[in-house]
Amino acid sequence: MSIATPHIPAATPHAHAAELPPLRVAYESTPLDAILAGADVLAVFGFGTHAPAAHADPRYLRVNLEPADGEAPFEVWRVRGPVRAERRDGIAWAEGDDYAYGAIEVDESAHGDVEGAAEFAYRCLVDAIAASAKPHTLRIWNYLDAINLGAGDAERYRRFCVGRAAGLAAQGFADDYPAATGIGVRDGRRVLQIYWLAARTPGTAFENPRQVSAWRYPRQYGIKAPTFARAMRAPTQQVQVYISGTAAIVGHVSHHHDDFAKQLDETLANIDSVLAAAQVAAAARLDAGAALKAYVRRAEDLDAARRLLGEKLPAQTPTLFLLGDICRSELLVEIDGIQGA
Ligand code: 3EB
Repeated sequence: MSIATPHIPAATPHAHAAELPPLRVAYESTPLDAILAGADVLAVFGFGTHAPAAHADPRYLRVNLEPADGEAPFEVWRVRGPVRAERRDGIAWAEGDDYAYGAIEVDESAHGDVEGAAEFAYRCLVDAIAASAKPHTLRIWNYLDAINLGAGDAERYRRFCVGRAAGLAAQGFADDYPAATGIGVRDGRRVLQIYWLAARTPGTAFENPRQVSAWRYPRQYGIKAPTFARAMRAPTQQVQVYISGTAAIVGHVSHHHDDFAKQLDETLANIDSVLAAAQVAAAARLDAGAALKAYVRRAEDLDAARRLLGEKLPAQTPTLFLLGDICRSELLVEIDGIQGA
């Protein structure tokens, strides 16, 4: 696995065949059925107990993270349609011309524990994506309960990483590792929830010069390193970048223990750095064309999160604030998102 180095694309006289229209991401408070009526809707996400738990339509998924304000808008992904959707072999699928969405939920008890569930889930999803017409994974979200429970290598997040690595060992992703998020929910359901975005043509993975690549984290963070790229540039003509879950890690070390404001600053510095690596112009980083999710560990930090992000980001940057646990217990905040939506 090599570090993806930023490359300067050669000037091309005509649009490249590999270029896709961008995925469009929006946060919307419209009723769910009205959103799902859209033939160009690839996926819809609800957050927390106020959102519908489920829907017959495979394009809807609830994530059990509570929004800061009790209720959150839906996150909606739109593509060039029409979109076809189905449930097949335990996976919810939706597919347009260029992109595919998929989701799998795996009961940990059916596979012994979180490690077994992760291995099973990753085997399933890698096989299913590889066999599909959209074989290039751009982005993955992983949500698990009680992520920091257990000490040292027995911590549930670390066991998840071991299972994920085992599930990937057989086949792995077609390209580099995708961008990813790994966050802890607090619903007490030991059900691993994973969803993803794949495309007809490959994206380009980027690393962050301020951070050691996650897959190269030293042994002290677990038996198997997390397998994700810091960012994924979409195969689109206009720059569109999926930003992995990003926290106050510099090198491989967590910084500013117990200082929320400083962790948030470090997180924003990391995002700025990875967007620079992915060739997003300085003026366009985290602007109105972004869609962000801020995962905050402690409810008492929510006001500061809103205030500080309001000060540091352009006023129009759409951001969802969700209560969630970060995969190292000293980390208080993590931010992911998409730039250029
Ligand atoms: C980090 O930088 C913070 O295990 O898939 C961020 C994004 C993190 C994805 C994952 C973990 C994951 O290491 C944690």
